[in-house]
This record gives sequence, structure tokens and C-alpha cells, in this order.
Amino acid sequence: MIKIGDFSRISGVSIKTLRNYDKIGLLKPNKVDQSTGYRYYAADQLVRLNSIVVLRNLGLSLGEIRSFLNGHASPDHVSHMLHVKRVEIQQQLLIEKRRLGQVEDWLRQIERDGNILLSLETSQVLDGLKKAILDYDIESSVDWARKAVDRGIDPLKALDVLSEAIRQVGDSFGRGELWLPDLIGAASTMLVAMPILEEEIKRRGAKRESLGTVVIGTVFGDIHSIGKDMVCTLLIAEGFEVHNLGVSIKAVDFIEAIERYKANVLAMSALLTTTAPEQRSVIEALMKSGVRDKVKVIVGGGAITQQFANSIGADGYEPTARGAVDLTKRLIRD
Ligand code: B12
Repeated sequence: MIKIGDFSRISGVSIKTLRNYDKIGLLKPNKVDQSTGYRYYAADQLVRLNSIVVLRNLGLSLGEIRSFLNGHASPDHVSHMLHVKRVEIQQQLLIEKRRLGQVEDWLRQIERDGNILLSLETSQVLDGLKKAILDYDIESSVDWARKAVDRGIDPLKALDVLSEAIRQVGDSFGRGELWLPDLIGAASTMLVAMPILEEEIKRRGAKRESLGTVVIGTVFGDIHSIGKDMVCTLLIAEGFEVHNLGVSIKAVDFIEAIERYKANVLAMSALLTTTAPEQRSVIEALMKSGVRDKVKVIVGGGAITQQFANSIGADGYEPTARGAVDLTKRLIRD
């Protein structure tokens, strides 16, 4: 027989915990001395205790472990409990991963600002900007965008926050949780805040000589402008001469602009699965009118994939505005 103190030492489980296991009927000592009250355990009880420790580490509750070890839970039931536990742990991991991302963001921010108070301020401004889009609060969006510029916050970072917010609204719309007026509200708010940041991007990137000429527009039937305008701004900031034709642009107008401005690159945006094929039609029209060889064609927008871009014979595709700039530079250089 092993005294409770020795049993605790050998197993690494505290006396207090052993007493609790006794109290709840999870692990009763083999013998209790009636006169002294001392608890004694048998050596083979270490096996049961080990099982308790293992199941506890898996995250099962004491009640679950008791019913399992006392044979009240079928293997199916245990397997179900473990499946539930697995989901719980996966969710926890996701939350922690997100927190890790936030901590890393903070570290980067503090490194850049060299000051935690400044970083706190940055995060407050960016949160305010995001909230303004989610609340369709035009006035606040202007205030926060101006604050972002005044406080020297990277305007590209602020644009990323705006994009994240509008996509969040778009996802809710896609799931049927929000309606078209919500989409319009968020987009209108974004369209007011964006120029303030875009001005700053252009100011910071102001370069003299032109890297090349780009004609850009959203294809016919599609009026989504936000992403296309971001591509525009970044191209201008990088030093390209950009002719933004706007939205719902017909093939004939793209061709006319390419010829008029002697463009090196045509950039087309499409956000709807119904308007994506229009990019193919434009490329076919370019071939028919003999200007296809004069320009590189790049495509993008939420409805476009690399596979689709390849299938229509585009020269390049990028899923982000920053990527669009690198792609344009690469194509002009080659
Ligand atoms: C804002 C918005 C609107 C606004 C547009 C306002 C405006 N001035 O742009 C309004 C309210 C007008 C609108 C209308 C509609 N919309 Co809408 N809209 C959106 C929303 C929420 C955001 C779009 C956006 O601005 N995103 C943020 C920008 C930054 O991202 P982006 O455009 O993808 O651009 C980035 C990249 O793609 C890339 N990029 C963009 N262009 C280019 C070009 C090149 C060359 C390159 C290389 C890269 C590149 O760079 C950008 C920055 O990183 C999206 C949801 C979403 N997740 O995108 C739905 C969404 C696109 N809309 C949708 C729909 C269905 C509609 C309507 C049909 C709704 C209706 N019932 O009427 C109409 C269509 C009107 C029309 N004929 O075009 C669907 C499309 C579904 C589909 N797959 O076809 C979406 C996906 C919403 C959803 N989840 O259902 N919409």
C-alpha cells in the first residue's frame, strides 16, 4: 500500500487533487485508516490515475472522465466527446492564431513608429475608419481619413482597412444578411473617404518621369469602380501616366483610348461573373482592330482568376492593386 503523500510524489498529482478525485468518486483510495483517516493507494491505481491525467490533458471534464472510466460511456460516446473537443481546440487555435497576427501587427507598428502611444493612436484611427464604413457613416469616414493623413499613417494601410470593411459588407450581402441599400451605403461612404487617402498616396509617390502609359476601366455592364480606382492611384503614385476611362466601358472606347494615348498597357476590371466574359470580348476586339500587338493587357477584379485570365489570352492577372503595379512594371520592362 502507498501512502497518499508518496502516491502524490510518484504520480506528480497533488494531494489536494487526489483528495478531490476521492470526493467526486473518480479515484477512491484502496484503503482508508478509520482511526487516522490516512488514505492508502494500491500500486495498480497508478494506471487509472495516469488515464485520468491523459484524458484531462485532452481537455475532458472530470465528469466525462468519470463516466468513461467507470464504464458508463460507450466507445462511440467517447469518440463523440473527443470530436467535440477537437472542434473546440481547432476554434481556440484559430482565435489564438488571430491574436498572434494582431501581436505581430503591433510589433511591426511599434517598430515603425518607435512609440507605443503612436501605435495605439494608429490603431484607433484605423478602427474608426473601418467602423465608419460598416456604419455607413460618411461624416466619420471623412474625419478618420483626414486624421489618418494628418497623423502620417501609411495611406496604403488605410486603404487596406477600407477594402477589408467593404468586403465584409459584401460577404454579408452575399450571405443574404444585408441588402442592396446596405451595399450602396457602404460603397458611398468608401467613395468619400478614398480620395482623401488617394491624394496622400499620390503626394507621397510623386515622381517626375513617366514609366509608361496605362488605359484602365471597368468593362461594359459593370459599374464597380472602387478596386479599379485603387489600381489607378497606385499606378499614378508609382509614376505611370494613367487614363481612367471609368466604368461600364465598351470595347470600342477602350480601343479608341489606347490609340489616342498610345498606351503601353490596357488594364480591365470586372467584379461580376456576368461581366467577366466582356474582358474576352475586348481582347477579341483588340485583335480584330489590329491593336492587340501594341498593348499588354492585364485583368483583375473580384470575378477574375489566373485561370480565366490565361483562357482569354490576357498578358497578366493580379488579385491586388499592389500586385497590379508590379505586374505593369514587369510587362513594360520585358
Ligand atoms: C461595393 C460593391 C458594390 C457597389 C459598387 C460601388 C462602386 N462605385 O464601386 C454597388 C452598390 C453599386 C454594387 C452593385 C452591384 N453589385 Co456589388 N459589390 C460591392 C462589394 C461589396 C465591394 C466591391 C469592392 O469595391 N471591393 C473592394 C475592392 C478594393 O476590391 P476589388 O474590387 O476586388 O479590387 C481589388 C482587386 O480585385 C484588384 N483589382 C481590381 N480591379 C483590377 C484590375 C486589374 C487590371 C488588376 C490587375 C487588379 C484589379 O485590386 C483591388 C485592390 O486590391 C462586392 C463584394 C466584394 N467582396 O468585393 C460586391 C459584389 C461584387 N457585388 C455583387 C453584386 C451581385 C452586385 C449587383 C448585381 C447587386 C444588385 N442586385 O444589383 C450590382 C451590380 C451593378 C453592376 N451592374 O455593376 C456581387 C457579385 C457576385 C458575382 N460573383 O457576380 C458581390 C461579390 C457581392 C456578393 N457577395 O454577392 N456593388
